Formats: sequence, structure tokens, C-alpha cells
Amino acid sequence: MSKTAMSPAEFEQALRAKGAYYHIHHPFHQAMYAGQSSREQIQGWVANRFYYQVCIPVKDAAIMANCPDRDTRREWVQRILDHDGAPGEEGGIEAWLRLAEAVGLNREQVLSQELVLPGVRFAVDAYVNFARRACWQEAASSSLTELFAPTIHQSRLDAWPQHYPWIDAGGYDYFRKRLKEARRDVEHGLRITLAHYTTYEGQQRMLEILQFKLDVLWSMLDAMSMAYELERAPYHTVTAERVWHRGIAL
Ligand code: AHQ
Repeated sequence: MSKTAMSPAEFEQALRAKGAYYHIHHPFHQAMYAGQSSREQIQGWVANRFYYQVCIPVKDAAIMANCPDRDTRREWVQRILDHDGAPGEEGGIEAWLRLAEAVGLNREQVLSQELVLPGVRFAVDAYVNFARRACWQEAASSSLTELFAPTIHQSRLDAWPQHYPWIDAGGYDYFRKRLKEARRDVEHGLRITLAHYTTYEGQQRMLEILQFKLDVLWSMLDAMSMAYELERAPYHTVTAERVWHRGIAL
């Protein structure tokens, strides 16, 4: 016996209730907000989140590639431009690199991704690969963790300047930029989601997808906690060096 579908308002409420599991509640973020993060922990977070940021436009292009609907694509394409930069604009990835320099990281080292932890890479790649394989509506709806994103961007703008005066304030442009972009993304993402999931089973599938994306975000911070808080970086029992395969210079 199929259960009755939630009304759009009830469904949206159920989606927003998932905010309880948003990564704003992760201890790594709570320490950051409380001013308890070290320079290395903030640098590690910026260098690792860079991988998430450069994968977002790839994820959004995968959704576009699977989407036959022109009106949806002409709206969704804005997300790629927000990150890669529309002609004549720096874009979010460049703004993130300015954040990296503002926290004292070397731009080339961040671009090299050599600081990206395996656990962060696996979580982000799971998100991109999900978007490649899922139907475009399911992939689009997985971006709805951004329902909760304006709050977290605002919290950084409120807390970091007072707690981390050593960070150049020019680095905060990224968070300001995302405040309005996330709100616009959510408006479009919700429209797609509320129209696509109209049965009880579909709505439960969407809540499962949203939980998957919440897991992606939480797991990234778990990897960073191991490396930058618990002193248990990958292979720490084998070497104090960071381990990645350095191509043997032939
Ligand atoms: O900077 C973020 C960003 O560009 C995006 C794109 C969007 C998506 O398509 O999944 N999600 C997202 C998020 C960004 N920042 C995160 C943060 O905590 O700074 C939040 C994250 C999200 O909630 O998914």
C-alpha cells in the first residue's frame, strides 16, 4: 500500500529539518567559529575545501550534460560561471585562492592539491560521481544542503575577523559572494525538487539523497579532524612526511 505523499510545504519542511545534520554542527566547524582553530587547522581546511570548490563546476557540468531541458540548463549554467568566473569576472575558485593567500597558504601549493587528504578526495569524488550517474533532477536536488549554507557563510563573516585578526580580510570576499549565490541556487534547486518528487517513495528517495550529501560534507571534516586535530594524518605511523606519490623524475 503506497503511503500518501507529503504536501510541498510538508516536504520542504522535512528537507529543512535535515539541517540538524548540517556540517555547521561538526566539532571542526564549531572550534573554528569559537576561535579555537590554529593557523594550521584553518590552512588545512582552506587547502582541502579548495578541492570541493574546483569540483563543483565539474559536478554542475555533469548535471547539465544529463539535462535535456533548455530552460533548466540556461539557469543551471550560472552555477558554473559563479565558480569558474564569467568572462571578465574572477569567479569563486579565484576568490577561494585569494582566501588561501589570506590565510598564509602558497597559491601554487593549493592549486597542486598536494595538501588534499584522501578522505576529503573520496567524499568529494563520491559527490561528483553521484551527479554523473543520477538523473539530472536527483543530482540537482543533492545541492540542497545549500538550504543551510547562508547561515554558515554569515557565521564566518561574523566570527573570523575577531578571532583570527591575522587573516587578511580580502579573503572573506568568497563567503560574502556565496551568501547571495546560495540563496539564488536554493530557489532554483527547490523548484526542481518540489516538482520532481511527488510521491511518498520519491520524497523518501530525496531525503536519502540529501542525507548522502550531508554525509559527504561531514566526512570531509572527519578527515580534516584526524589530520589537523588528532595528529593522525594518513600514514602518520609510517612517516612524519606528507605522503603522496611523487612522480619519479626520469
Ligand atoms: O562554497 C560552496 C559552494 O560553492 C557550494 C555549491 C553547492 C552544491 O552545488 O552542492 N554547495 C556548496 C557549498 C559551499 N560551501 C559550503 C560551506 O560550508 O562553506 C556549503 C556547501 C553546501 O552546503 O553544499
